[in-house]
Amino acid sequence: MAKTALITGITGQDGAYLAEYLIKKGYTVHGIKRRSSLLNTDRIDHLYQDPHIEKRNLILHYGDLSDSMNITRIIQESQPDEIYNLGAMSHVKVSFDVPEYTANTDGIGTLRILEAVRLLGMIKQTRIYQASTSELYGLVREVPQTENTPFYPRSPYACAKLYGYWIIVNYREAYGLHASNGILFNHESPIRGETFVSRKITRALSRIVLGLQETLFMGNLSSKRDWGHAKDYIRAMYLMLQKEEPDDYVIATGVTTEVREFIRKAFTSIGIEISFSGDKENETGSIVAINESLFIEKVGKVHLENIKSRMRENTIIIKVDPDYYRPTEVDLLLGDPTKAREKLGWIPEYDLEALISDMVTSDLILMKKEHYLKNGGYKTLNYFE
Ligand code: NDP
Ligand code: GDR
Repeated sequence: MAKTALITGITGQDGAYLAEYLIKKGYTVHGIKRRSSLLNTDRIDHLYQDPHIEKRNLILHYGDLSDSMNITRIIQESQPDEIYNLGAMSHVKVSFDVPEYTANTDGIGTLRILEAVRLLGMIKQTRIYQASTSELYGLVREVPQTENTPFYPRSPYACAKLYGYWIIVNYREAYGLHASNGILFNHESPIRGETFVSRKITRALSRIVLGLQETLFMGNLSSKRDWGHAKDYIRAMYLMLQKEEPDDYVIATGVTTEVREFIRKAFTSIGIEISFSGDKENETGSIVAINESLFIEKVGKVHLENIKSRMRENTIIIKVDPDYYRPTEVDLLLGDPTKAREKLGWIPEYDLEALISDMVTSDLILMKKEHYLKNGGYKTLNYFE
């Protein structure tokens, strides 16, 4: 029998990849999309099916994790074998601005799903995946972090996710629900939200080399993250729900890298060497060398003169803006994915270089389109953050 899955957060990065993955496996996928004045379904556009088609394998419902009746109705209507709770206000810095909303969506939203499943008598029928996070480790108690490392959340986002984590464990223990936490470390992709650091860097890099942007303003360059590719990480979510027993798993690559180094690697991937100098908010980055043949291969000969002139003029292309600092920062994350490897057979296919290459290639294509429009006299967006 083909299975049915319900994905909250289907319009986000992970939701889009997971929906595609499950549909390929023969699932019927239901997804919750928020009502917005603008269309927000770009990431699943290629999966969308006209509601008039008789047998659809992607069905979208309007909904919101802050609305328990709506959540209960959607679960009742879709009768899912598996629920993937990916919906969240997922930006750590923004959670300091909207802490109550974050708690409601990311914390109580998880409870709403659990209670709906319980009240509808679906405890034995439905398995649940909870999008837990390495942010739970916050001010880390040990390195690397495992499933047994104590939590020390450092943002309203992480505090809300802490509640989500424990309420999943509690419903598992109290009611025998098949509910698992994936403690996922940072994972990125070409469809990562534009204001997360990886995508901010690959987009700005593309705009800078094409002459569409002068400077990239950054926050804390010294924090370290364990970055993987979202395509690998959504496989782990699926694998967790296929296990006989529910459990909690760290999903990570086991390699940690400074934000500063991510920037360097991204530029190196297209033949540009960046050097940083100065300290704290006075730190800056400039171009010190260009591998012309690599640049021509990756970006194109027509753009070479622009970048050479920026190097000749010794212009600063990376600056720090303390507005991007967080009131409390998570300095170092490094996950140990041994349990996932041994129990789920999960092994990531992408390393950091492959991830960066995928993102840079995709953003260069996107920004070349912008460049073309601009040169043709058409209006292009400024992308204010
Ligand atoms: P995104 O921010 O890309 O997607 C979040 C999704 O949640 C979007 O579909 C968004 O809808 C939806 N959403 C936001 N608020 C609500 C709400 N009130 N009700 C219903 N849906 C809502 O996140 P990712 O795909 O990167 O992450 C997926 C999940 O995994 C999140 O819970 C995140 O916190 C968690 N996580 C992510 C990691 C990462 O590195 N990517 C690592 C660890 C955990 P809309 O499109 O309308 O905004
Ligand atoms: P994070 O991801 O907070 O780890 O949460 P993000 O990419 O936002 O930040 C990573 C690190 O980079 C530093 N940084 C900046 N970050 C942003 N966004 N913008 C900047 O300009 C900038 N400059 C430096 C940050 O301070 C931080 O140290 C992500 C989200 O997907 C969460 O939902 C998820 O739970 C965790 O990853 C695991």
